[in-house]
Amino acid sequence: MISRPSNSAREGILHRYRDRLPVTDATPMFYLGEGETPLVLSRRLAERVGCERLYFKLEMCNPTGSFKDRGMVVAVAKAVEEGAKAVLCASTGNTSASAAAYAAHCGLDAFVLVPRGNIARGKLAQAVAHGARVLAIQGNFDAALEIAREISGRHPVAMVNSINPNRIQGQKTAAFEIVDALGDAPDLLFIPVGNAGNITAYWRGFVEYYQAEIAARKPRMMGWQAAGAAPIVRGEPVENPETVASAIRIGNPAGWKGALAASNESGGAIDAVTDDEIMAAYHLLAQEEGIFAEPASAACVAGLLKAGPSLELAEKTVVCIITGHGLKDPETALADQAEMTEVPAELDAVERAMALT
Ligand code: AN7
Repeated sequence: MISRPSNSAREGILHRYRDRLPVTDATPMFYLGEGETPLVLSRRLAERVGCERLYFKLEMCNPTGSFKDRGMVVAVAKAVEEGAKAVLCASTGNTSASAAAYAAHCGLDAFVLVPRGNIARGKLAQAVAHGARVLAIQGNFDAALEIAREISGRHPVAMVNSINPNRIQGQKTAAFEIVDALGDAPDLLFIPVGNAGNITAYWRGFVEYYQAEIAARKPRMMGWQAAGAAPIVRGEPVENPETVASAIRIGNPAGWKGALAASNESGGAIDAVTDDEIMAAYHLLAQEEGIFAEPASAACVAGLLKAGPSLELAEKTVVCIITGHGLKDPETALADQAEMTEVPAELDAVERAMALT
């Protein structure tokens, strides 16, 4: 393997999509494994919803286990280019894991503000492992974001939440990859919505490829919030958002307008699914497809199961965005089955426990 200086990476989205990103000759080019995520054809859920061409875009396969890495590589590259020494974000978990990793890769300090008690353990472990300064805010994500915005206005730290336009730029590359893989845009795209940056980014990517005539059509954008944290569906901020899907436990999304534009311009919808529907989809994904996603990601699959029958999907191409890895939240996975079946280390006892005798 030939070693290269890190500022000349010839892989990754900074390099591959440089013509469509705010990359200049002064932008440091690096690569941590982001992008080129698998587009997997569904087997059993496809049958359930009556759609032969149902795909899962496995954004959980990005280096820190979520889609955030696509936006973070661009946001951190631009921060380095502009001379920043530190990055800052508020996060329900995945943004903080990603910011911490890319900051470590580039030798920057990372400050992350997370809602105390409402972040999955795996995500916290990532931020800690990468050496970020983690502050558990005694409030929810919306309060943490407000404070992060204020601090970034007063101090020389680069704000890397999705209100940073470089994040949206990077995340739109997932839409490019879907078009490149399928030969055109899908008919429908199902995606979870929290702070609403990602749905905004995908829509931008699909519109860009359509305008460049790389895609002949644009998908209907179907965004899904959790019922207890569904400000866009209700049309007003939710003061105390609650959901099992802690990643999208957000009551006043920064990308609200972008999400509405994506939904309206595409003839799509923003709708809500209950925690029970999310958990049912979470188990189905894991047990019928072999895809271990985190609850927030399952929200869009819950949406597909809910809305599918009225959408006549038989002849349609549908993509669900699997935004984050299930391993990030082991507590939710084990919640229903904390106790293992204990068996003596004896052949016949194990056979009996397996119901083989
Ligand atoms: C797995 O990490 O907001 O609508 O601070 O982690 O772009 O916010 C995470 C959001 C979906 C929603 N799926 O995306 C954060 C954060 C997963 C997520 C979303 C998030 P946006």
